[in-house]
Amino acid sequence: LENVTIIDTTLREGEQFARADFSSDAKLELAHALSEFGITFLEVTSPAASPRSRDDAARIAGANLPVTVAAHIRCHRDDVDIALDSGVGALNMVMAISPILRRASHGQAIPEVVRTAAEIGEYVRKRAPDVILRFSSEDAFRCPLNDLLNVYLPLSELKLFDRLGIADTTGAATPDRVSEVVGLVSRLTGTPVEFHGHNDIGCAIANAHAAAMAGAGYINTTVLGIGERNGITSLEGLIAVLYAADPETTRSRFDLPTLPALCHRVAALAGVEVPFNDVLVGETAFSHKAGLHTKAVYNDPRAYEALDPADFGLDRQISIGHRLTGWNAIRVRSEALGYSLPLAVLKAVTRRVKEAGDGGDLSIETVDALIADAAREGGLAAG
Ligand code: HCA
Ligand code: CU
Repeated sequence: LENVTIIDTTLREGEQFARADFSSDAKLELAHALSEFGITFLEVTSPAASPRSRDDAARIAGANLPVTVAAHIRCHRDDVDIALDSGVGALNMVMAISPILRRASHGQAIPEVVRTAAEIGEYVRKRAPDVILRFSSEDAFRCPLNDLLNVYLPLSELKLFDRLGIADTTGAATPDRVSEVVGLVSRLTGTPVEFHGHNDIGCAIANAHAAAMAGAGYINTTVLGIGERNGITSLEGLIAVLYAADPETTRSRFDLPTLPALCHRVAALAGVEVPFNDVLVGETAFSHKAGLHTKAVYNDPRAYEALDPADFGLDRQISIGHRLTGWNAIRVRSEALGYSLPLAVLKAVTRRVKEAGDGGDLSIETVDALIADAAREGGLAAG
């Protein structure tokens, strides 16, 4: 996993998110922020899509960031020409490959797909021998494995492409399937594989992990996972996966404390909230509640945390004003208020919080007042 390269496509797939309408300045700002975070490969919308798409790609490619900028393009000469003229260093070509998408989009049979990809690949190599070139199959997981190999094997032999992409376009693949297909293509072609996974059944992060474990050296992400429909593998989700496997390497590869601000910025630019249950930046991602949990977390936060929030510049929250609270949480709170209450008093306060909590959660002020009352009744002043 430590060798996985993230290709962030917030500026391409992210632009396809229903709520996204990024200005040119916003795109440049995000490119800077992604680069500062440690992303080295950015995908941008096809410069052939619109005049501003072309200008934006040129602006990002010309910004002198320490990143490779890849234009996402169709397998068309025009797209290649416009993209190369914009100054990008890489082309991410894509073609539909499943029977249903082939019929619905370009109408080509498998041998024609190979011919088209080879022809455009050769054209690119003639015009720009050093450009980094990728060929990807749209809808690879609803495509018979035979068709897939009948495309990838001949194309890999031509040595035109630096990477082969495998896209779960409808986001319905499961990790076992991803592992099988990515492993097979990677082994049989000997060419680096890139994985792009949508999240329609909620497997995008797990699928990215499965792909990486099966040999994909490149994974697509977007900040907050924004993209078509409900999006793709989120950047923060993949970072969490990498961190859980190897915190030290992940800390050294990425400027982790800048990630939450990046996520909030993308949410603001897209006009959405950060989902409450988002990996890492969800509002409750580091909230602990039940008495059993809070007791252990006070002793050692790792008891109930896979990720250390401090490494991401975040804090943990411990909620105590509710019916599931425990006396350890009440003790820590009373000590923070300057009291040193005997166990019997702590347990009495805990009982009162639970009873009151049965009528609804209590504010921290109410909890504090119950602690102060109990201290007064017991003749115990704050220290
Ligand atoms: C799309 C295309 C794509 C392409 C992925 C790739 C997909 O439907 O907009 O280039 O590998 O999900 O198939 O994003
Ligand atoms: Cu996609």
